[in-house]
Amino acid sequence: MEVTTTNELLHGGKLSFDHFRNEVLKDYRLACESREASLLGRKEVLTGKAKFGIFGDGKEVAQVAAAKFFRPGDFLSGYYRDQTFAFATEVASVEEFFSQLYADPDPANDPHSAGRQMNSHFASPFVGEDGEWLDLVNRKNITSGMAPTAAQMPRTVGLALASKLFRHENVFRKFTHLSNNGNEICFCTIGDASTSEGHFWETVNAAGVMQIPVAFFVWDDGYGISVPKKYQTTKGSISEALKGMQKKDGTNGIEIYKIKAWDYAGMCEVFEAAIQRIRDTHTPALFHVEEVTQPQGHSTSGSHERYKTPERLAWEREWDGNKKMREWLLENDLANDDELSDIEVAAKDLVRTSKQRAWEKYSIAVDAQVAKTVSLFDELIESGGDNHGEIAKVKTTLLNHREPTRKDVMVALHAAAEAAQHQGSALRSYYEELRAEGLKTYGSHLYDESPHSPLRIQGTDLQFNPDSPMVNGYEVLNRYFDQLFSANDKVVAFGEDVGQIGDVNQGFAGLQSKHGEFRIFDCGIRELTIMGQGIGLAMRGLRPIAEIQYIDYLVYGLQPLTDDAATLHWRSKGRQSAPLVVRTRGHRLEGIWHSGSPMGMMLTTLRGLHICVPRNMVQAVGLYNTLLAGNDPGVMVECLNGYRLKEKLPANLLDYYVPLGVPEVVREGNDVTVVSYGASLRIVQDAAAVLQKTGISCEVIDVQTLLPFDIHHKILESLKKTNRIVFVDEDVPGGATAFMYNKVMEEQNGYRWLDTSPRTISAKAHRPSYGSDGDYFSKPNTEEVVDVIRAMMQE
Ligand SMILES: Cc1ncc(C[n+]2csc(CCOP(=O)(O)OP(=O)(O)O)c2C)c(N)n1
Ligand SMILES: [Mg+2]
Repeated sequence: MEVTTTNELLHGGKLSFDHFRNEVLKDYRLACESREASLLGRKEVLTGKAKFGIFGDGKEVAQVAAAKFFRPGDFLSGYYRDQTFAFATEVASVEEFFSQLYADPDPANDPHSAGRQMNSHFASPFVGEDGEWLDLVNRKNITSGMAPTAAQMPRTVGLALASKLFRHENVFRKFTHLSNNGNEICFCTIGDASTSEGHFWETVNAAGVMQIPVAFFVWDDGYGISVPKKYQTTKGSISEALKGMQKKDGTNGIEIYKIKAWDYAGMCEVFEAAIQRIRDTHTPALFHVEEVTQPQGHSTSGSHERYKTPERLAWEREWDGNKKMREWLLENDLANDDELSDIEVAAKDLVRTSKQRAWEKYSIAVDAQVAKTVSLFDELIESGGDNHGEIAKVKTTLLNHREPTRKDVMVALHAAAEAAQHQGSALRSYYEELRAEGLKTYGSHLYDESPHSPLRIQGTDLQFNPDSPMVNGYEVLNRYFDQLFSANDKVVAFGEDVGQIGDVNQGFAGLQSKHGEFRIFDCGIRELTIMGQGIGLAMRGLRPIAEIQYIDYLVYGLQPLTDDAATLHWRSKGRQSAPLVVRTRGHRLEGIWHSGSPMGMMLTTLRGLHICVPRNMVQAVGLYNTLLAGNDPGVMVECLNGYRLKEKLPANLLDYYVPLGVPEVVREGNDVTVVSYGASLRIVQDAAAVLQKTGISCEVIDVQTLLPFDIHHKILESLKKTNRIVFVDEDVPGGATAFMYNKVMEEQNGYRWLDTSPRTISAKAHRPSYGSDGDYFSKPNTEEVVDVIRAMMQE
């Protein structure tokens, strides 16, 4: 393929002048269309057809210039100002942009989020409906956008690191649909103010250390909503502040370039050479794009006249990128005024028509619901029932909505059904039909629904050889990981102390030297971007096991898990997946930050992941196999005090599967059901042995996974037999014990089978105190479990 360089074009090289001119005019046309989309988009919000709008006006020229060097196979991890980039790469059309603005839930109209996301949150498809990764090498890839500032940074590390792994590790070479020898770059865009976030610094540092192919673009318009740069950035300049990270001869680091957002030709020249260099050498670069304007202000929620001076506003009008590009085209005789006016008029037409088409498509579905609802109302009104006056009023209210919504239809149907009572069965059934449809429309795809859902994995039995040895728990994992890395060429594992020493508990001991440093490796102390690294690698089709050394530090890495990993599949309505496995360990060791069990925190923030809490390392192996067989992300919490307990080594480590959401009865009994998991199970087992001596028989249940939780209601079966139940763990009161209690009482209707009040036993509200005695009085203990159960038996 002949690659035409912009340098040649700009400097009148071998290509014909006409070709060059057409390219440049096409860019101008795109910039005009994008501007028009911003202007019309804002109007749609102000007139009430859409709820909120945030636009890319002011960044059009910079983005058309950058997009010229974005090749098939590359990834964009950007933010809500990237509409021009999405149009230029043809990942999104202007019509789709408006469909998303209207929150059209039909994925045929808004394929990026099916109406689930605010506008300008684009997503290209990574996985097909069959759950298989698509060919990502021959398409331009945009990772699903997010609103939290700098949330796009952590996954950028993984998106770019994947190229390095694909380039250097032979076992990955065969995945030719995922990479072309690691030539792909991750483009990462961010606003100037969002560089104040720790996410930015951690990401840039990791990129500089690891030398991964990222092009960072900082769109510097001088403000983060109303707060100017002097309150955001040291020295008021991100490129100045970053100078210590700049790459020099013989060092790692990042390249840094400064360019002006209105200087089309200057940007093309810099981008072309610099981006080629990133691709060839895997050296990250940062483009500090200065003098960016924001003609319509931050968003539809406010006006920038409130905080920008008249001088600043005048300067922004003068240095508008589209205006400057127009002037440049005229000065260089690339077009005359009439030709440019024609382009501008055509752009306006295209955007107006696209907007109208998007609105028609959106309203057609709602209009049909309104029409059917009204016809049901009319039938009742005409039949002259008791409440026809009331129903006529509801009808008028519905028809008075200028732009009726699905919600208006539901409210009207419900109100009319209430008024009609026994005559309203048709209304009620249409209401129920729409309710079921709506819940599916907005609620599907929290988890994978394809043949690659891990929920489809059936359990298998353990197999042992006659001479299967008893080994330490960590050795079970070590043998498993060794076999796993030989059998599954997509798996990589990394984290603090995971590479050279094979993790702090030796699960990977000796495996880096055997399987290579691009498969099992160390990371800096950066939990946030270790999680992002996992997310990005998973998006690119690998199977990362990303380690958080102790569960207490999960909170450092929680933001990308809760905002990105947990929502990705849902917010793209199945278009994108990140099947990351987070490996961590917890529950019991010593002191505040090495024995936490923040399961409640995880349960509320990580819906969209599976949460596995194996009681020993053999069960962990079975759950790892299940997670790795599916497309959903998950967390594995290994028991810190289980690594040195002896377990019998199974013969079928790679074929042992523990199904998700299926508890196991680990001790049978008749008097009381004790529900627990992980390290607390040992306390419960000890208590059960004590109670047995006085004839109290406990049935002990290991839930195995908290998400999903007991999908076949096995705990209820036990409760039906014992009529007493207690939930035990090491989380704070009201944490995971309250979750389990709620599941069994409300969802399983367990309350019907109770003879005594149900109990929870948890750790104390304060953090675990250091030392054995501190631990004893902070966490549940055998004596306490015995006493609680004995009291229940006496009630
Ligand atoms: C974590 C977080 N904090 C605050 C916000 C609210 N917010 C949205 S955009 C924004 C300013 C971002 O400014 P900048 O990064 O310069 O981007 P710009 O919008 O100027 O392009 C703020 C504070 C948010 N979305 N996320
Ligand atoms: Mg800004």
